[in-house]
Amino acid sequence: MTHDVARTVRTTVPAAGTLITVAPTGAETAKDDCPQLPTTLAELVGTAVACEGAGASLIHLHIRDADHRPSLDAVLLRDAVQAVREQTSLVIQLSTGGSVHDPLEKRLTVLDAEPDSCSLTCGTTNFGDEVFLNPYPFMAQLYRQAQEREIVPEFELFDLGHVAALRRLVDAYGLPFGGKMHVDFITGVPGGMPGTPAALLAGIQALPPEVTSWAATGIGRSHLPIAAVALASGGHLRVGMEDNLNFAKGQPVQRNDELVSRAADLARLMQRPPLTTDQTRALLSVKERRTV
Ligand code: KMH
Ligand code: ZN
Repeated sequence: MTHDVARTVRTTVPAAGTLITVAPTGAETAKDDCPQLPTTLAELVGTAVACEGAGASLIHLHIRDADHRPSLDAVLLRDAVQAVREQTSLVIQLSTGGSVHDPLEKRLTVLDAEPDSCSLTCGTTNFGDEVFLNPYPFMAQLYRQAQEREIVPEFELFDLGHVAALRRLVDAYGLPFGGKMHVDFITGVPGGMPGTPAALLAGIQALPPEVTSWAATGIGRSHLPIAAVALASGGHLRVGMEDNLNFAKGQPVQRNDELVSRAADLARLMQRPPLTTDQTRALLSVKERRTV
């Protein structure tokens, strides 16, 4: 199959179902500014259970410390993975992006918590007034470690140039553990690609043919339009309070499962109902880490 044919197939034959990822917390919103943001372990587990019930099959986790501040503490990470794994069958993805202030070395240690999946951002991005640092050597190191530990990376693309960096990574080191390649376009970050249909479609067209599935999210007000374009273009969805704090104009999100429910309704309307957690495990070739 030529690259051109592969692209045509990807954009015109939507997957039968929809992988809905929930990103419930993130690292950039303060609890004081948003008391309903799930930051404690109990809140996180409650959110995970509710979101699974609403149609999510993958959770993208950032954790917070006792003061609700972003943390990469090894014990807290392990506790979160263990608790969500015990209480749900969601695919557990840990953020290796952390917060804009986390050092690269510390971000690598996230893999020690043995998640099913990890995020892997494919380049440095201006992030509002900050810089989200992802130099190529760091990407390569993280990718190699994920391969060795049999953790499935999700390639986070904040900009069109990140697609080229992904190409370079795969040319240098081959496919991820499990042989599948899943990417997520994170659009609408101030400094990254805009949350517009045109930008997302340009990204989709540029994807390497090795990509087996892709998802998209829009930050803030681009949340819903990007979800609609992704569904119509054969992609999967990421929603959650990491990306969007308003359900509608003047209506703050109270719980992450509200966003998941709306995404699931949209997916059903588009004849692409939410994938079960088992279907998502198969889609991504996730290693079985649950104990029965
Ligand atoms: N908090 C952002 C700077 C990821 O999770 O990998 C980075 C981020 C990406 O959220
Ligand atoms: Zn994140």
